[in-house]
Amino acid sequence: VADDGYRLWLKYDLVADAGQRAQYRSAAQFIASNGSDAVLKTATTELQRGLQGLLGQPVPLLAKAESNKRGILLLIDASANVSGSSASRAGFRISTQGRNILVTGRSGAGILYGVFALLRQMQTGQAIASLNISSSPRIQYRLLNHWDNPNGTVERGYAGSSIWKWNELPQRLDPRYTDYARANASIGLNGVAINNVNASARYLTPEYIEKVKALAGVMRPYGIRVYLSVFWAAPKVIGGLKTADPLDAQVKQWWAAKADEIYQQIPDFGGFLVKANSEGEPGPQDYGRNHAEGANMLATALGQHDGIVMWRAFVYKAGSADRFKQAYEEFKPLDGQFSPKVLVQVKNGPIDFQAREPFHPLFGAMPQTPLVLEVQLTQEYLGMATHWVYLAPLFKECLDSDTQTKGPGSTVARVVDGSLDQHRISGIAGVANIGTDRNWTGHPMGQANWYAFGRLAWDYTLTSKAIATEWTKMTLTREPQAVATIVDVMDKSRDIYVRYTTPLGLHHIMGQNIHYGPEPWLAEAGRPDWTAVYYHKADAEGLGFNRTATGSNALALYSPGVQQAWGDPKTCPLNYLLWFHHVGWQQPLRTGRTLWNELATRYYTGADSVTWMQQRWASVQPAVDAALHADVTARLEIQRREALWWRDACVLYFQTYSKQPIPVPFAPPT
Ligand code: GCW
Repeated sequence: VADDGYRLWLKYDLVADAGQRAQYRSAAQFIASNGSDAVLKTATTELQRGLQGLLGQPVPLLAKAESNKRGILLLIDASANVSGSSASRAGFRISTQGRNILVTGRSGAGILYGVFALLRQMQTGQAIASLNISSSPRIQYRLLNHWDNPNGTVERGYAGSSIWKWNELPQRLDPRYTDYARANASIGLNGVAINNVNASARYLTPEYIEKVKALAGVMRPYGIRVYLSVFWAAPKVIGGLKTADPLDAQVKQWWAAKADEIYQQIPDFGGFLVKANSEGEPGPQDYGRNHAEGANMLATALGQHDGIVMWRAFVYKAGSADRFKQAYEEFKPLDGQFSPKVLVQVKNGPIDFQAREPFHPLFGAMPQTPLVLEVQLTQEYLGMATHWVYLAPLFKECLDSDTQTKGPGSTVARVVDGSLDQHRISGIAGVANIGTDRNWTGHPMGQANWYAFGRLAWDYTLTSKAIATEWTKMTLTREPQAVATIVDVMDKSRDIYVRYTTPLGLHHIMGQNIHYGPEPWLAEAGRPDWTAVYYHKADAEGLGFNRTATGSNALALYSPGVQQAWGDPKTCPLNYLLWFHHVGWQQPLRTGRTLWNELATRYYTGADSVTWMQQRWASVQPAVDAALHADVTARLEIQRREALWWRDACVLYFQTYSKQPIPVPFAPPT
């Protein structure tokens, strides 16, 4: 049967190696567990299901261990010795205890994560003879954000329609909801904001709350809480009030009553995600109030309920000389004013999910406020569902960036996990790349980005390659040479994409609105900050956005150490060069080439690398499913053609400024 990708990394095909299968079989002759916790029950069924597939035989569930057999014990133990943050109830330990394997955790969720970790051991062909694995999530709220609309469309979604079928809810629960919950739980995610941040007020109507409740009922046994994106002006639109002013008594009362109504239906409701005063969305500023006043009002409305407010910092306005600085300028002064239930959600970079951005200057700049890192799994600016781009290196690059705000080692990861500033709560969000396509993500390789996000949200110290290796073995093949080849391509894919689209720190030169393909010549778009020329600033002298003190001075938003590292065009990492400097076309770079020659070289070698990806992929053909192989092959051919499109469009456009020939060896024969 052709592999349609529906099962994701949860395949559980029979372990092919007979010796290994025999070992696993003898270690897993029964499962025994304590208690009636709903999530623990899920853990036992998931373990049974996984083992049945991997071992090719049913494994009975018993009330207690059988002394003459070897089995797996799942035990909730309030004092379980799990590594990491002692506050975490989600950690687990897997250990060999005499004849048995013991999975302990302080909650059902902990056991569930432990079970998936144990299954992963077998899926990736590890020994399970003497186990001692302990793990806890480093970040507490680990969410997917869906940009799904009530009409079934997905903003920036490239994998079909929304998986939520609002017209069928609450009566019919599509089995896909459960499979979705399983996939998320298997990588440690524990929250889902189900609707677009450009939110419809409709989700807050009784009719929809009932539907959301039904979805929450599917997620709950998997340890996943449901959150809603809220439309700021809902009190007006569906509440009949004249205002949505956060300081208005009736508005406060409306939100408090709404929160009570939701919690009555969904006792473990997670809370609110808010996009306000951003890209035309209403917000507290419409009434002369600031973001903190807005967020705090919602936090107060949540009252005693165990919920949070995630308030997005993605704001920018027309007329600014440098959009880069706007979120910082609006939010930094509010540090210390947010109530304890509020987290401010910040995109990885200052502009908007570009193929490469420096870390957002708010990281490290708001020590009194827990900051959620928002990354995008859906490839809005990264070739949608036709370009193969593995995103773990992008996520890691941001997480590993050193803000230096509290000395060396003040990484974005330590800001986000709360350890740098001793926050009680911490969060990370990934904008989902999921839709109704049979394989969930459109591009089969997009599944790896969903997977990697979950794994890094759990433990950002994992390496991109280690995650890619796990995923490949579980999803595509266990053949060692093929695994190595695929992981190598994945590892390099993001840099290749950067080279043929936006090398050396170029950004925001893509097609208007659609955000696909090149449009560096874009000069009219209703607003300067929606054009391309605003960002690349090509002229007769050179290329790039001067963000130093002689330019917009956005660089000054970073700590002195970072300013020093990036402030001098001679020493600034080439990956960020044109983010911060306007560099002369003939300026020699560290590579020994002039800016122009380096730029052209990167476009050409980047595009050539797609051919390399095609060759590498062709070489693994015998080791992976034929249908899946053909699918990726076809997408790679689109990617190759579009890499040439990007290369030619950008090189030829910038050449009209540089007036330099295309360097040998790329120049066409005359
Ligand atoms: O990346 C941009 C997208 C918008 C999106 C916005 C945001 C949900 O182009 O489609 O709106 O960011 O993050 O709010």
